[in-house]
Amino acid sequence: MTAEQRARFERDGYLVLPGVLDQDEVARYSAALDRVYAEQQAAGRLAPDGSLHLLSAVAALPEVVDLIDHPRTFPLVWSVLGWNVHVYHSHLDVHPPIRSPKPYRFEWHQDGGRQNRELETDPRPRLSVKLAYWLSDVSEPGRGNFKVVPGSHLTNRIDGPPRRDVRWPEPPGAVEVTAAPGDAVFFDRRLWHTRTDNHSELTRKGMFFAYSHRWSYGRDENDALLASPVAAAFTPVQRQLLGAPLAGPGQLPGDHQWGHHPDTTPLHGQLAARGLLDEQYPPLRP
Ligand SMILES: O=C(O)CCC(=O)C(=O)O
Repeated sequence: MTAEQRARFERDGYLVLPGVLDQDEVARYSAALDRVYAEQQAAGRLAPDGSLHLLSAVAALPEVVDLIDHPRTFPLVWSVLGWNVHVYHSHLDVHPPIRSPKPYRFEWHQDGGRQNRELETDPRPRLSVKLAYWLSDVSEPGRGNFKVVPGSHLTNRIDGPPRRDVRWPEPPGAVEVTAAPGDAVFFDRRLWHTRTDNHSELTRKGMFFAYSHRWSYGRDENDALLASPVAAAFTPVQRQLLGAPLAGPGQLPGDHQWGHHPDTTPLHGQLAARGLLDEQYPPLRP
């Protein structure tokens, strides 16, 4: 990372990286994404508007593995986070043109889910960064562009509606990031951002890879313990604390770890039953 890139990244919370993929790479990755889209479509797994947002990018499409340590982008990741990193989250995205009006939803967010409730500093720590590779032309606004508020990564809170379906003004200073196929965007997870609707005639295609420190993963090795007869006597809360998989049918294990399913998280249930979930204290909210 150059000194100029670092200064801009620290100031704006993101960098646009022109032309990091050559034409062959764009064609190859785009064809691979089309293939996965067709498979998901055949399996009836697209969203009602025909879009695809598929987690675990490399598991879904092993040939994209070279994107996770691409020589033109990966140095930015380790320049910011250091060498003890891993990809903790990734997704493949295909968003065809919107043909019929879509219900409004306020989608502005910082990445990191519960990190934004459970960490107490202002600003909260960076913790992770993300690379977005563009495989379609979003060089004009209105094509499902990535939209950001430059410099907002140091702001814990922006104004938002009481419910996501309530129409709300865009945050001041918001801009649609424009990019050509083969460009990438590198951003701080705290940057306030949103996907926008695709009102063009082009299908929007992108691939996203998020990196964090490897220590944000369990250090103890409890798999054998949890599979042994001893574990039969453990309470549900003890199983949670020992890192037992808690996801139920239809729930993704990673989402569960991220707190998306309080109803099947034993400590949440126990605190709720005892009336100890203080709504005033963000880490205790569902
Ligand atoms: O698809 C986009 O433009 C935004 C993706 C996003 O919100 C995210 O990666 O967290």
